Parts: sequence; structure tokens; C-alpha cells
Amino acid sequence: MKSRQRFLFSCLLLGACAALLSAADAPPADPEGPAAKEQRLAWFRHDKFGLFIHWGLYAIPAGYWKGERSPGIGEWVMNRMKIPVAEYEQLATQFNPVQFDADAWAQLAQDAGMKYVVITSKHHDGFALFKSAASRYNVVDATPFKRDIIKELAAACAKRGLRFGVYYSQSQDWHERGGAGNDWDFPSNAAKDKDGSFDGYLKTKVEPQLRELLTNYGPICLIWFDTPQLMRDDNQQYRGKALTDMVRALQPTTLIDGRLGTVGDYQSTGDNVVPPKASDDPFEVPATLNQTWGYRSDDHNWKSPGEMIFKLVDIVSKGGNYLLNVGPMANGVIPQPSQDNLRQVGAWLKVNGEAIYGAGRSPFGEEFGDYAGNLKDRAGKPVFLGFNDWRCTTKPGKFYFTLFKIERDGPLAVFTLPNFKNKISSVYALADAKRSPLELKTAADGRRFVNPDRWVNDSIGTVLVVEIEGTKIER
Ligand code: JFZ
Repeated sequence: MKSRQRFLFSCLLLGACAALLSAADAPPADPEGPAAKEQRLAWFRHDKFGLFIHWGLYAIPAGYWKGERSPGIGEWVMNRMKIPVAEYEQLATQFNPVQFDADAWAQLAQDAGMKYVVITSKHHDGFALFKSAASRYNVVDATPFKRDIIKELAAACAKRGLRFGVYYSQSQDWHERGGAGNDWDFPSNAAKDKDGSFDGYLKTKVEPQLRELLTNYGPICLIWFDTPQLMRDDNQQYRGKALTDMVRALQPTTLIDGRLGTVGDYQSTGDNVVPPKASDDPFEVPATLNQTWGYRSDDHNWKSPGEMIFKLVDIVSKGGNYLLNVGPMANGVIPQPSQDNLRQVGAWLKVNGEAIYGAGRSPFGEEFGDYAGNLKDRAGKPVFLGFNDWRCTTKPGKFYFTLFKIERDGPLAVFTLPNFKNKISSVYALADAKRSPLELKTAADGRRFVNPDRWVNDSIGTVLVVEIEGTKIER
């Protein structure tokens, strides 16, 4: 072949390869289609465990107002106590968290084995933890602290390879006349729905602030929208399209949670609500470490490391993510008990993380529990009785059985494997670096038993690995 022809042929070949490559990594055409969603969700389905942070002016009153206890969750103090905007916004002049250290917060997330961080950039009280041209009611313009907390935390997370996301209350905003939720200073939601003030609030505050968050702070892994009040107008027209379009346009890989209104990349369950059964659809359980999201000075009801590990394994074994919350104090410090307990979860994950990160859901289901035959709830529905003896997560050719309650046959610990037909090639404790084989017994009826021997750790979960022949589970 002559050199000119060779040159032309190689140009054609290069052009074809470039076209193939660009087609391979470009997002699929329809951003709301299943292919685009699955592409965006790849990291989310792998990482499983994130840190939620609720922090803002509400950490100052910390659950009390003028000496009176505000009932419920700490970040709702302005609403529960019907504090007028003119009074509540004065808290901004006192907000000076001199002990805030973004690196310490990001390091805690990493020590806990968490892979992404989501912080309240603006909660229902309307106060922004970032510099905003759309509203001076923000940490840089309205407080003596003057530092952009979102910027500092985003940088600290990036330094550690942690993904960074923001919670943004797109409907409720008790500081604004047009925001939903404040009917003690302003008209009702119904009035705002009709008089154009809610649409005006979306246009003048929400859209510009969302644009600032998606433009000024680097890659945002997800936007955690919340309480989608008024997100449909009285003709049932969806008001969130401009927000969805903005996210898809500015950062196409950013996930939208399940509380924007209609569009979402995954489902957000109710707070602290773990579904009873497994699902192939992506979901995330937002959960508190005690009983409040925002700091309360009187809430010391911390979940133990064992409780958090069970919830993590339980949620992952059902196919979901666990977004576990801390509520820092007004001085910028995360309460020590929540730090200590989270670090113990991290120590467990250092040894057993293979059973969590990138793991698939349980193929069984009997381990979750069942509906009672003769017990009904107030709605007359059968009551679900949850079991918590063991959970199962999976990877190709492997089961990870995490044992929380060990059966005993006399002094011997024994685990009865659930039914599956695959031949077993090895059984060992994940904590055993040598992967020394554990004894496996098969009864006449085919049931198989493992003696976890000295690897049992009753209080925070023992992971047994059962390696099987083939990658298809035969039941
Ligand atoms: C919302 C907020 O009001 C709260 O302050 C906190 O930020 C939490 C994470 O989200 O509270 C909710 C929202 C939705 C449900 C429950 C509590 N729900 O759907 O059950």
C-alpha cells in the first residue's frame, strides 16, 4: 500500500477510534433514562456508607429557647417555638464557631469508613453555610465568623478522596416570605402557592443558590433536596423542572435524591426507616446517631457501635446506603461520644469492609423476618417481626454472612447456612488474615453447619466468608 494511502487509512482508523471512545464515556442521551441513572449511580451503589452533617444557627439554642425546651429535633427550634424571623436571625451575629476544623470533620468521616459526606448547605431556617449573592443571610456576610464552611469542607473531603454532597431545603425556608413552612410570620403555604410568592422564592433564592453550589465548590456528588412542599402547583404542574435541568446541565454526574418532588436518582427512605425487605432499586436510609439531626444539648442517647454496625450491614444486605448523621455544636466541634462510636465502626470496617463496599444484596430474605400470622397493627395490617441473627451480602462466588446472634450447641458456636445448592469451596472468618478453613458439617437432610470457632465476636458482628463454586447462586 503506497505511503499516502497508508496515511489516509491510519487517519480514518484514528477518527473511528476517537468516535468510539467519545461515545463510550459520554453520558447516555436521556439523562432521566435508566442507563444514565445507572451510570451516575455506580459510585453510590459501591460506597454504601456516608456522613450526614446537620449544622447551622440552630446549634446555638441547641433545643431550648428563652429557657423553654423546644420539643423534637434540634434544627426545628425556630418552627417548634414559632420564633419570629426578626428574633431568630439575630443568632447569626452570635455564630462564631472558632473551633470548626473541616479537616477534623473529614478525617472523622474517613476514620469511620465513610465514603461520602453530605452537609446542610441551607436548612429550613433559610441560613446558608456558604457565601451567596442571592441572600446575605449566610455565614460569610451575616456572622462574625465570615468563612465559607462549604468551601472548607469540600476541600478537606477532596484531599481525602471523599465525595462531597450538599443537603438543600428547596421548599421550606422559614426566613423568606415566599418560602414554604413559616405561617407565623407570613401567610400559609396555600396562599404562597397561589399568590406567586413561592414561585418568586424559587426564582430569586433557590435557583441562584443551587447554581452557586454547583458552580463554586467543585464536584458535588449529590444534592439532598428535602420536604418537597408546594413542588406541584395547584394545577399539579411540577415546579422542580428548572432545578432538575440545572443539576443535569451544570454537573451531569451529580445525583438527585428522592425528595425533590418527582425526579430522583434514588429513593430516600423516611428518617431512620430501614425497609423490611431487600430491593434492587437504589435507596438510602438517612439516620440519626441519637434522636436529633441538629445538635441538642440534652440528647445523649447515642447509638452504640454494635447498633450502627448492625444497621449498616442490615441496610447493605437489603441493597441500600446508610447516611449516618452528626450534629456539631455551636463551637464547631462534633460531640465526642458520636466521634468515639463512629471510630469503632471504622475499626470494624477496616477488618470487614470487603463484606460492605461494592457488595450486593442478600439472595435469601428469610433472615429479615416475616409477617406475624395473628398479630395486626392499628391499621389492621399484619405486624412484621424482624429477625436480627444474621445478614448476608454477596460478591461473585462469595457469601458474606455477618453473625450477630450466635446459636450454641452446648459450648460450641454453630451457624446453620441457609439453603443453596452450590458446592462450597471454602469457609473462613474474614477477620482471619490466614483464612484458615473453618469446620463445615453436612447433616443427612442436607443442611450445612459452620463452626465459627474462636472468631465469634458477639457484640459487633462476625463475618464468615463462604466461597462457592460458580457465580450463579442455585437455590
Ligand atoms: C427532614 C427535615 O425536616 C429534618 O429536619 C431533617 O433534615 C431530615 C433529614 O429531613 O425531615 C423529614 C423529612 C421526611 C420524612 C421524615 C422527616 N419522611 O419522609 O418520613
